[in-house]
Amino acid sequence: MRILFLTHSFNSLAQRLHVELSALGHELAVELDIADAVTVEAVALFKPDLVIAPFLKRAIPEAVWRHTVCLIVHPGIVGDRGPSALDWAITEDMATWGVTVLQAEREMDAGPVWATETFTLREATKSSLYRREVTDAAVRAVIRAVAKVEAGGQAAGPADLAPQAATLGRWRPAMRQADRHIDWAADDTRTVLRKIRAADGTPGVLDALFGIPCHLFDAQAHTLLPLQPPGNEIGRRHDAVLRSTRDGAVWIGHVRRTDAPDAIKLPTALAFPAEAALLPEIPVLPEVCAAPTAVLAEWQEIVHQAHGGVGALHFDFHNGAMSTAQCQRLGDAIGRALARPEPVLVLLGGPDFWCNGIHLNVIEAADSPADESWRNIVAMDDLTRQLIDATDRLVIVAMQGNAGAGGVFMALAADRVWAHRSVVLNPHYKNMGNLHGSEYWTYLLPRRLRSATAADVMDSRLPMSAPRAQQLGLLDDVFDGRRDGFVAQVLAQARSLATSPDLPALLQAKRLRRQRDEAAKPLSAYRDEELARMHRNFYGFDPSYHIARSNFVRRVGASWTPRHLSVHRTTAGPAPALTPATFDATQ
Ligand code: COA
Ligand code: THG
Repeated sequence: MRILFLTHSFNSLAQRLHVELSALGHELAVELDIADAVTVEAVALFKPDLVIAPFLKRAIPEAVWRHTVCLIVHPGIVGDRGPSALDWAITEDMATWGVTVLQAEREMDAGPVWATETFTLREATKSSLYRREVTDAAVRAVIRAVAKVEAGGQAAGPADLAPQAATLGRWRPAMRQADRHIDWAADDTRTVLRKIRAADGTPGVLDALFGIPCHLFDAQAHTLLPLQPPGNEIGRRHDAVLRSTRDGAVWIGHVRRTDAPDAIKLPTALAFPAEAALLPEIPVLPEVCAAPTAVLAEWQEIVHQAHGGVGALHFDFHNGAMSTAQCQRLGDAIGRALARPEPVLVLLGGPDFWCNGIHLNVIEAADSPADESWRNIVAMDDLTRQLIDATDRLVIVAMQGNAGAGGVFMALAADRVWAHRSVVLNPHYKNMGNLHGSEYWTYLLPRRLRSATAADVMDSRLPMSAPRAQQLGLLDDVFDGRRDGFVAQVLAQARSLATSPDLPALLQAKRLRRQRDEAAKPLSAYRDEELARMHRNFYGFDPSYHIARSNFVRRVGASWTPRHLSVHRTTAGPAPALTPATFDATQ
């Protein structure tokens, strides 16, 4: 079918639905929701059989939904309506929640239901639930709804669902800051965490730190301290600040100050440098645990576990962004892991993201964003080089979550790159103001690709599913099955590689290949060439990167749909190199 996505932004849910429906052979175009007249024009140009709204904040005009079936992906159970569905579900501590695909009509979220799915509501941030449970449920529900529409089926009318809707869901208004308010004297740690999680990553909970109003994000529990008067700032670790609650304490990882009109979301100690510097540093816990099954009592950014010949490094960086300091901390942890005897090292990233490259918010906040961009990309390159140079062991990257830009290419430094089936990759830098990119991509990418060329990948700008990335050669293996079983599956496979009789020969071949490659063209030459281009991006005449970054971190909405998405507005159609037909022809 011809399907038009109408969406507020091409966010991770829209991207996942895009790659899944494309793989099923549907013809897709995307229009960002900018103005009703532009939407009407897009429908007239593309003539879709179906409109899907993965993430839409405004009403679809009647001129569209009267003539074309429009499916709204609502992150709520049947009968639930309104713009803050997940916020209310988390705040009210629901045990299960769902996604409903309903047909747009005049009344918001009240149309007939085409499909619905439910899931267990994990204790996690709204964004994490959205990226995992909601996205997976939405894929299942949308695929069923699309098949039903295609087969000429019927949606369930309100009458069929009325009893269920009355007992379960109902209209809920937009959640206000007053609904999110934390009472530090009365709320226990669990309540504080729930309130911040229900507002994470947007809009955050309006509160104050050091007496200055700010929105709080990215909270984690901390229990190993003697109780303190609630609400006090009592310590720091890296860029997070510890604040006491009635029965414990919480780390506040990120804030957005509200005392400056242009403030962006930042690591807490960066937003409050003078105040945080006065707090006592609370040291990180020892990095190595005995067994990968050990449950850590306390959250921390980087965790190294070693067991059965396999070292495993977890790094859970907020939003998958890696600042200069985070790259350096990870590099140190990799150094310590490489000093140990395990013959296999598995890098697991975080549960929500593998890595999204350099930290655009930290860069934006620096005195010189160009200088900080440079330091950050150099630190990413150092990290990547450390992995390429680890020729005494097998390095495996296993992606639990999405990866973008430099994060994808850094992963290609590993000998084996694995991902969960649900992962979406954006293996290109172009969307960030035509960055050239570094992370040794000019060495790492061409040597992996089986069909498409490096230029095809870098120019495509579109997201890619894990199975497609495997077809192209970017990934070696894709793991199906439950997300919560992925790490165990990866570690089991890594252990069998660690004890495999083939391992010495594999490592010998790795060393030989590295020597041969180095003789043909040294890694330092790839790096110098890439960084020369990046230097121009950061310091040169063309300001595209600085403008794109500023818009990205300030969430400036698009004023037009990028051409790689609005394929209905170009006569050429989608870029040919990575379309399914072209790809299959090269198999
Ligand atoms: N630096 C800082 N923040 C980043 C980031 C980065 N490199 N990459 C992603 N984020 C943040 C987003 O701003 C957003 O923040 P929020 O907490 O305010 O919502 C969040 O991570 C992304 O959430 P998600 O909903 O999963 O992603 P998305 O749907 O908004 O879009 C991508 C996914 C990959 C298209 C988008 O994150 C992206 O373009 N990232 C930038 C990649 C990049 O250019 N890196 C720098 C070059 S190396
Ligand atoms: N029918 C039509 N268009 C739609 C929907 C529909 N567009 C998307 C929409 N469903 C998704 N659901 C909602 C439900 C309510 C609101 C927004 C999206 C809403 N918005 C407030 C407003 O517009 O004033 C603002 C909320 C806020 O502050 O965030 O109430 O079923 N045709």
